[in-house]
Amino acid sequence: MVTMEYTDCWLLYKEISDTNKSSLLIFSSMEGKIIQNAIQELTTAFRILYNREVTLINEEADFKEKSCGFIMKANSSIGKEGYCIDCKEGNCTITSADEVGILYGVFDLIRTLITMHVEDVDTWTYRQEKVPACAIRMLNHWDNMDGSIERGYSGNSFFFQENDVLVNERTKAYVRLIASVGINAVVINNVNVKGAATELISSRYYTNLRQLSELFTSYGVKLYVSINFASPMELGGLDTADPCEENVRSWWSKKAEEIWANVPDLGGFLVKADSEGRPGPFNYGRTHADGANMLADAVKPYGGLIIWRCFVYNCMQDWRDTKTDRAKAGFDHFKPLDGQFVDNVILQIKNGPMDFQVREPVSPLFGSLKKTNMILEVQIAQEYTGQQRHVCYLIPWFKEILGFNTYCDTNQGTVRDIISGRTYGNKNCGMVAVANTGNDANWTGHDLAAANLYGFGRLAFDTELTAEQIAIEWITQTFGNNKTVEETILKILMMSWPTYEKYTAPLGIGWMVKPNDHYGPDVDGYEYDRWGTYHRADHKAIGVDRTENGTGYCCQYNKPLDSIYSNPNTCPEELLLFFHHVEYASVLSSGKTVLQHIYDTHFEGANEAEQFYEMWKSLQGSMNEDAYERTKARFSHQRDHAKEWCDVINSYFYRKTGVDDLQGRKIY
Ligand code: GCW
Repeated sequence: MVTMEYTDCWLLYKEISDTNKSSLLIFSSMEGKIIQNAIQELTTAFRILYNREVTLINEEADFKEKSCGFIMKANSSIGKEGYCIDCKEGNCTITSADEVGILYGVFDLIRTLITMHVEDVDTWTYRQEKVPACAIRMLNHWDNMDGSIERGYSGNSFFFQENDVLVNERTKAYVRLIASVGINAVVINNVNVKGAATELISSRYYTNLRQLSELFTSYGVKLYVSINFASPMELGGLDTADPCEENVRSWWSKKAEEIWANVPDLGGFLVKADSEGRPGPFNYGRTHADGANMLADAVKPYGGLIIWRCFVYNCMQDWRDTKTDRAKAGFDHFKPLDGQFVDNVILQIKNGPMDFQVREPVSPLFGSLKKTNMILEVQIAQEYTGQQRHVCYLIPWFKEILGFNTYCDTNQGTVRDIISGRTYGNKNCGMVAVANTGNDANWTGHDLAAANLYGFGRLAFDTELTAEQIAIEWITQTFGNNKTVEETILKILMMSWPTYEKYTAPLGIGWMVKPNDHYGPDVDGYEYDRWGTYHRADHKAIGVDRTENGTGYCCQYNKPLDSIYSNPNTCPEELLLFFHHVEYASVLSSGKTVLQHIYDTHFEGANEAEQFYEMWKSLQGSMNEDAYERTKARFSHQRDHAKEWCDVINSYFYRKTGVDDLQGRKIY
């Protein structure tokens, strides 16, 4: 097997100081695979950071007065997966209720030593107590069994190759990376389950799945797989997959028994049903509650969870139909089912009602389901945000989403409250990201895209962290302790999402991308297609009327959001065209017309992309040469591609309207 070279990303340790001091002792009153890994992590880090050995001792009594080191202990009063660190004069105690809490404590310790550039551990004082903000902190990989990745922008899969499941050094390096930021669940295969992937839950793969899940478990990560709803037919030879048929139910029960007998650590299944051509309960006139609950009953004896996606909409729409609205579909399908799902079902809801555009309103489902477990799905694979060729740091966007008040409850109504389980006391809630990794040497194609992987994990663990804090942590761990590098990269990262938004589709309308691969500008690319993705631009106006006079989507929000959105004067401007059909001549709060706003933001965005390139070039010589060069090539492409975006969008609206740019810039 060819194992490619790969980087350690943010786990690339470099010496902080070599004080030539004695080895440190370590004692743990807890035992198990995760504890062993925690000790290993600490040992590796201290060897590199301080040139110090860490020696394991078997009795706490051997921990003599004045000897420095670490003590790991159980403390049942700390919340699940949480930890407490107490470091005083060279003695660090890490306590937790479970093994994984200790591992997280160790990673916190290492991260803090690096980011604070602590030179003398023996005199260091540090106290920290953390409990994860959400129970489920998950990644979804859209990896196919042939090794390709749907919407993958960083090479091929490191989980699959020619229909085999891989377990090797790279998978180990991967699980270390994600565990270091607190991710505790991973779905390894694409939600579009067909062909060979349907067989992932058959005896051919059990041995490898078991190995993989054991590796994952030793870092506190649960393995999940996506399944095909029609498995009873495609694998089991039944003539139906109807969730209410007894033979289908018993097929799944037996299947679950068999899988958990072979892969006892499995977390459960992820299901994309009745969506974009995948089979589901609708094929049999059943509801999604029927489908999800049937699977949940089958996996319940093994503690399994069913994660059921709400991305269900009509993908065979006629563009002339102005009443059907894809944005409404999630709510229409799932709101009526609130309260019908059993408690090991979790609904997975995309952040917006459409599909990971650079700007969308928050899905109204978050504010409407009250008796259902929910996880928020975001996409760090940059399908619509520059495909890891453009830099687009998404954590500021995720922070906005988490902070969004749904008005479902006066005190605890933000998305952050809801997905932490606080609002309704739900146990199985959290966050999931569509992963942005592949077998590229740097894992994420663009070196700076790793900030999204790092940031997603950190944010899911601690939703209170700011996007800046997370970025700084990531930069110092990845690029070392250099102020100029830190400031420059931080500036680029923090500008990047707004910049990307400026030179692409304006004011929340989305979708002006080339069909299929979703890369590059094509204003009408999706306009007359079947996917329900329209901007409705003519020579006078643009945008979708989603008020009660239009599609009625606004009405899916709680008060007062429904009326805020349905009035163009109170609707947040960055979403204006998502909610309203507006004349180009309408004036925005800046005093500019909508058209002039489009022209200006596009020139501005392209300009900023050019600045990124220059800023990056100023870093030559202050980092690893390969990382510098490959990233420079991406910035150079982004600069040119942003210019193309600007040209295409501005020309389109200039030609539609015939109205000149007030600043007289060249528009073709
Ligand atoms: O964003 C769209 C993608 C599809 C994807 C689908 C989904 C995996 O274009 O590639 O399918 O969403 O989320 O299911």
